Amino acid sequence: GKVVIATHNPGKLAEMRELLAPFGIEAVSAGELGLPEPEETGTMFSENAAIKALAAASAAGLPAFADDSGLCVGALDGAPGIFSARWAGPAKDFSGAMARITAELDLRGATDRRAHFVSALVIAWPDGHTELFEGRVLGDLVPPRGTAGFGYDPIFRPEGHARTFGEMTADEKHGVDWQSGNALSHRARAFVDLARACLRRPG
Ligand code: ITT
Repeated sequence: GKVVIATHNPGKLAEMRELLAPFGIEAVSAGELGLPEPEETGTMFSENAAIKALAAASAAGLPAFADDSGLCVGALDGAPGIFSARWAGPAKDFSGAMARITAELDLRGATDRRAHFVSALVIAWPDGHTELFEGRVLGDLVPPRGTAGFGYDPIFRPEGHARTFGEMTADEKHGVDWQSGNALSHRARAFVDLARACLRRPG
């Protein structure tokens, strides 16, 4: 059947469509349906993902997928974290948000550049049932490189890789091998988590 992808972020929507494609599921976005954006009042990624998925599922009367994600910097006590989108402000100025990360690290005299991306993926049904899948990827913050992807991709170099997410194609960033269950990005890892759960529950 049809599902809703409950995001208003075009970069995220493109990735979620690609990651859903192998499941053979027809997906329509919250934007295409003209659904409103609910306020993200949660204190955890999983809460905000559930808020978005439940709002879309009940408004559309269809199962809905939502991703709540962000970049967590160890030396900044996990910031920006769930505030990753909000750090860019209403103008969605991610150059500014990336510069703010560097500025805050400098302010603290921090030399530890380790960070990780988190994705909480929630599927909600119109009856209020939800399922949560999660993925994360460890890496290092570097000066911005590359123009691919979205958000904080130019400053994030995943562990074991020479290039930043901003220098990778979408396929490289996903890094998915459905057979082995390997994946690279936080979001792709959440979808692999979902695929495993589907296999565990036949039908
Ligand atoms: P929706 O809520 O409509 O899905 P959003 O952009 O507000 O869109 P979030 O609240 O989950 O989504 O904020 C996540 C932010 O974290 C996002 O705007 C990016 O800046 C950043 N982010 C998440 N995943 C990312 C990725 O794969 N690459 C780069 N930045 C990412």
